[in-house]
Amino acid sequence: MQDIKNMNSRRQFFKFAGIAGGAVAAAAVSRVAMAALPEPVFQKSPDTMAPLVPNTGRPYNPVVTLTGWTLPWRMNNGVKEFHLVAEPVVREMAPGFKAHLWGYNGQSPGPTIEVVEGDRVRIFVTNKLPEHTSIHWHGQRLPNGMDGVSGLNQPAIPVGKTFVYEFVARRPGTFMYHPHADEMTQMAMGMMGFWITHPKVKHPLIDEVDRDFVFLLNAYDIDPGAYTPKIMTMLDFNLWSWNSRIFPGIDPLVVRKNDKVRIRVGNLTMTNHPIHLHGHEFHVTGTDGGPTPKSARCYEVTTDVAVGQMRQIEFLADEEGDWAFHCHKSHHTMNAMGHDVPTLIGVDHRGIAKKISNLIPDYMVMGERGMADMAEMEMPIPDNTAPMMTGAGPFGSVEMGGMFSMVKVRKDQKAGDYKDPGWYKHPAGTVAYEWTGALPNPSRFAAEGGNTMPSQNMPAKDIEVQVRKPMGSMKH
Ligand SMILES: [Cu+2]
Repeated sequence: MQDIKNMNSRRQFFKFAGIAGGAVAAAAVSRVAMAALPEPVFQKSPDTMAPLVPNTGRPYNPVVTLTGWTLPWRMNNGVKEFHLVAEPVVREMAPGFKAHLWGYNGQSPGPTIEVVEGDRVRIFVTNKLPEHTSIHWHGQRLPNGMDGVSGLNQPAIPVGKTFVYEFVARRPGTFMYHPHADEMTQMAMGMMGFWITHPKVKHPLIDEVDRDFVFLLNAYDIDPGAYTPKIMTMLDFNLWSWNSRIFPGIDPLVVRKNDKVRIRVGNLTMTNHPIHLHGHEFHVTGTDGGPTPKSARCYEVTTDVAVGQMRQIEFLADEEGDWAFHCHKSHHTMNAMGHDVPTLIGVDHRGIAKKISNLIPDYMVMGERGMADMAEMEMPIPDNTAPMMTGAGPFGSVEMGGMFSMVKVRKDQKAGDYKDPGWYKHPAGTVAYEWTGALPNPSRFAAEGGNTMPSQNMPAKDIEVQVRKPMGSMKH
């Protein structure tokens, strides 16, 4: 009776949160079997959903999945039951750009699973993919037969079948889940999700926070104009995403001034990502191995998240503003088309471009004054393509893509309110401004006779040097 009441109130919540419920699982599962399965919940919206406040089981402060959502559960004789459906999905990666991916319950990544230390958890996994799959619960302590490596710990889940995983969430922390069957294909197609195990009682190394965000780093190789990732790509991906969204499609992380903020970042790409926060210093307070001892914590503004790792950072958001938060690899804050373009800075194309455009209409010279032009000009791009560098900010183009967002700190944001407050209104006199006075020559230059590099040392005019970045095997 209690469970029925809770299910109803949870439906109410999802109605509020805009989550479409009620779809039925694979036809291959019989009606009788279905009666015993928790009804799977599906999500179609790419937006950040409100945190799922627990109304059964032990209480906790829920996380917010950036441009994602949390999977509801049902209690069944003291066991927390979840239902994941592995299936093809259409993911809007940015406005105007949709990708045909594989995921769980209507989305890639799959929904975040939240439990409490000591919970007995039962997860039904229905396979609606065109090939077999499995789920590995990255970082968890569990019986070997529940670890999800197909062939090693279990037979793969055949197409159309439902398997059951059951274990006790033994240690608190942040974990990930992903297939361990045809892994390269299935992860390249977007199959992954987050798992949070909250501590049962106050933990000496796990602080209470006001806002707790989670997202996965993932990467795709989708040709401009195409919809489906190239699954044989090993390193040379062209879309660097957070929860399968790319800037400007990634929501800002909205916090209230003086909030204690935790951000958990998991990396299921094939390269490392130095994640960098502007305007604040943070501590790395935990990894997928568990909480970091206090004696090992130091202040950082960038932390590297290596392949297959999770890093949990915490900081006091005590500076108001719109603070950039991004991967520090500059090619990871660009979208497709950024590759294989030679550096043309300083090369004057006037005349040449005109001649070529007589032969090729729409021909455009890229980057002769840097790449910023690319963000401003309305360059013709194929349908279903995200611009390479974009994002309209309050002062012009942000010239970013990929793994970029902002932490927006506001003093008048209400507790628990994640709505985008718009652009920060800078107090008068606090924005970098143009110098309009005289520009005298520095006196040091004059004392040294003008140029610091005497002209006789300049390279002879007829020597031409062409430097290209090495391409090929050493990518990313
Ligand atoms: Cu990166």
